[in-house]
Amino acid sequence: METRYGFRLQRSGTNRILALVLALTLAITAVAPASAQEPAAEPGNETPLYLPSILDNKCYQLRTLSRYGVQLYGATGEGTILHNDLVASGASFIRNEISWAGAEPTNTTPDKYNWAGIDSVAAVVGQGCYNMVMTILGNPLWAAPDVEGVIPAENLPEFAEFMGALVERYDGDGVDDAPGSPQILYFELYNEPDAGPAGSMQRWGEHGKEYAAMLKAIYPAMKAANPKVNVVFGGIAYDFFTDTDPENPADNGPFVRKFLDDVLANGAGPYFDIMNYHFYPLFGVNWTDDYLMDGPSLVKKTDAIRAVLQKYGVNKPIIITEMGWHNNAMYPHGSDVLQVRMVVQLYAQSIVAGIPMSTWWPLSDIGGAYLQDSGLVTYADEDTAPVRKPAYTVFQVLTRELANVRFVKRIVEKEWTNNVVYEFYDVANQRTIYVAWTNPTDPTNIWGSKQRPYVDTTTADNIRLDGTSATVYDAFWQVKGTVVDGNDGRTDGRFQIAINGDPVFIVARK
Ligand SMILES: [Ca+2]
Ligand SMILES: [Ca+2]
Ligand SMILES: [Ca+2]
Ligand SMILES: [Ca+2]
Repeated sequence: METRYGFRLQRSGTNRILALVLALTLAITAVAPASAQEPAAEPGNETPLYLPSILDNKCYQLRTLSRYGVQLYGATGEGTILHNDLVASGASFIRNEISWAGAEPTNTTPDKYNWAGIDSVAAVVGQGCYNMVMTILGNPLWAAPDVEGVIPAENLPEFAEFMGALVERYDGDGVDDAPGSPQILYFELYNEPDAGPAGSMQRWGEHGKEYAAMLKAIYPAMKAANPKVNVVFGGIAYDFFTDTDPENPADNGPFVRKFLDDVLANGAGPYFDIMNYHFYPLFGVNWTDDYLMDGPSLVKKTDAIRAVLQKYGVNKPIIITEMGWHNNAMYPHGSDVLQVRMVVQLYAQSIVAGIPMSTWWPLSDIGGAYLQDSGLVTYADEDTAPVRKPAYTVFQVLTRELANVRFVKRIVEKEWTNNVVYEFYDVANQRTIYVAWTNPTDPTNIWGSKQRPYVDTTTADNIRLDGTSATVYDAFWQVKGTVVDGNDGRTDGRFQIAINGDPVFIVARK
């Protein structure tokens, strides 16, 4: 499990932060909904020989891309154990990973690649027209000394050959396609490549220059195979850095702070289409001076990454290929209540941050040695059926009720403390939706404990919002009540409600 799912990080420090979780394995997502909705075939390039296979392809158009995706591992599609949970979740895209070594264990040419493993990972794309972010992992030993690390320059043409053939197989143009001509438009180059030493292997973290050279080598081959393909930067952890605590090196993590700078300083800007990072709320405190007002701080971390890009004149969409929180009693405190809260908070903040695709990591608990049960459903295998958690229902609510919202503004009134209120506009249903919650009031206890839960539902905060009336829903979209202007003693186009640590959706009429 450890090798398959990456590594689990542990640290012990004066702040008692124990198990960290940053990294796991997978990959990405992407933006550019427009390209996902356009036919992949290029007019003028079809020939009668393969035109019929395009017309037969039921997924000639992929399903509409939304912000909501989940992580799967291994084979996908009808008959796999998580398939029903995937379909009912409302996710529009899936992140999954493949191994270069699996297709090309010994150096050969694309006509002799073994595609079986990759085709099984991609099965759901052709069956259900799902979008997929395919994470590339698993360097063959003949090509590179580390399975997720630097590819020596002399072997970059081999990697470009592989990536070109992979994109060609999943571009749906009828040429050298996988059976059924499924389309995959997002390819992520490695998982958390900003790790330096990671267990027994080295990743790219201390080799930003080589990562840039890799992108430069593969980008033309990928675009030649499919001009509409999106080359996605490997989701960087960008937290738990090697230099976090100079006084206590043993407490530091494996991620190299300057990796992104190094990649961009070496001219990689034109050789990827989408930036990508991971967000685990444990590290939110790293990105804000005012945790009590910013909550998980996803917006702030996005701003920080965007600022690094801008320093090099690079302007790209940013996506998140991993974010999550667990519901088991592992430190930092996990519970169903807290996981539910995180699903709402992280997606709300990702919309605010302008993130077009965010991946809940993972759909199903990893199990085994992996300590945090961050899945929306429980662990599942041939003998164990998955059970949907409360957080799963909340994910469904978001995919259904907040499918088409745009961020309007954050509402701040100076007398308010410890709360976050975002205003969204639901374009399809022409309604205003506020998402609101209070943050922990005790800065010494932001991660909570069994005795002192992080989610404070005992202290209410009264807020006033624009609207003549409103319906208040809990995170499960159960009606909590209705309110009207005048409930605050004034008929002034505003109503008052009390919020607490459990997020609510407030659908208002103005
Ligand atoms: Ca080869
Ligand atoms: Ca093709
Ligand atoms: Ca092609
Ligand atoms: Ca009023």
